Amino acid sequence: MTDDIRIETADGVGSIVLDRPKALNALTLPMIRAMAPALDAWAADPAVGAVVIRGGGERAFCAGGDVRAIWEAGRNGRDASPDHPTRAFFREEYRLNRQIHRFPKPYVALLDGITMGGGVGLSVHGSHRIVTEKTMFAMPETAIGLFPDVGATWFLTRCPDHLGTYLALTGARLKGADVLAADPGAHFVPSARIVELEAAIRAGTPVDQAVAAVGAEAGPGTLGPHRDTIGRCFAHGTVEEILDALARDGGDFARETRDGLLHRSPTSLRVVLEQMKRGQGLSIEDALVMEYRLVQGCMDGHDFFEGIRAVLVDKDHAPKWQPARLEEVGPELVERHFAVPPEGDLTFPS
Ligand code: QUE
Repeated sequence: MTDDIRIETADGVGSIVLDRPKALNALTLPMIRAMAPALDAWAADPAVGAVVIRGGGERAFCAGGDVRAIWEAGRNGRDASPDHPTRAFFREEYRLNRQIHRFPKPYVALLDGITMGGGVGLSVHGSHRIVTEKTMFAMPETAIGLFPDVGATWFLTRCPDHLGTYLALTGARLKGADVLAADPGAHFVPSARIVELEAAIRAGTPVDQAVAAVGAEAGPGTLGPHRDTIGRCFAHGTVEEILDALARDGGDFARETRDGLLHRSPTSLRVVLEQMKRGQGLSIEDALVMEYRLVQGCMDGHDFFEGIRAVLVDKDHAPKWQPARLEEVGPELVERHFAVPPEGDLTFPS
């Protein structure tokens, strides 16, 4: 049991509140272990017509996985146990992502605030993604020596015009209006009307109808003017070619994007571009199996532990990546990340 999540069933609606506001509702293993059986029960319960998930507090839906706990558990090396937190956390999180992807009823994620990493995994796989003017949506993992996981392979490889590759490599932060460009199936609802939306669903209004009743124009995002540059530069097949294309572009956006990439883990950049190539057309299960291989590869490496130190522990934002330069990240290091882990592949309950 945990106080960090509130799970209730009322009015034919299963409700999940991620309630760790001081940590921006970052997802812990006990929270995952509370959600998974609740979703199974709701899927089987004919009295439950929909599930609604939101974040507690004012600021966040969910800022990601509790990567600091993984860092604590893994930074001095790890034993071979399948229950080591560096294995159990990602195994159970990815299974939960698949459970949401395959959930047979409306699953409404209210992204009324910060939504990053693990929070994206609790939302993009659901049938209804609701964004607001308070949404800040990102897959920031290349900043911590990781890669976009939680089934983002499935999501990002389906974004139009190479936006997925852009989001994955740069960790760009999207506003609600921009999320609609990446995810044309998402809906914009003004933050002030989210309460009304939830009330309508509880009153038995079909979810599509309830969303349509409060939906609004998102207005212009910040990405719009840069879609051509993104589409042109991120179409390339190597990180070097992407960096060169950004350098040739000459605009401020391209220059800032290129500078941002140069601060991210060189290993992550190469691994992520390969992830975007190999991820094309995979089922959610195959995407998650690949991601589990990748995350175990990262747990055996250097940059994840250094990235968490720099971003979340010491907060100096000055990671000393190893290898430090892109040229030093050879194909064998990239390939090692895609190998089956010694304890075996991720499997799914039937
Ligand atoms: C990249 C990430 C994460 C991140 C920052 C990154 C991430 C994550 C958090 C986070 C933020 C606030 C918290 C917390 C965790 O930050 O996955 O506990 O209070 O969970 O650059 O992937």
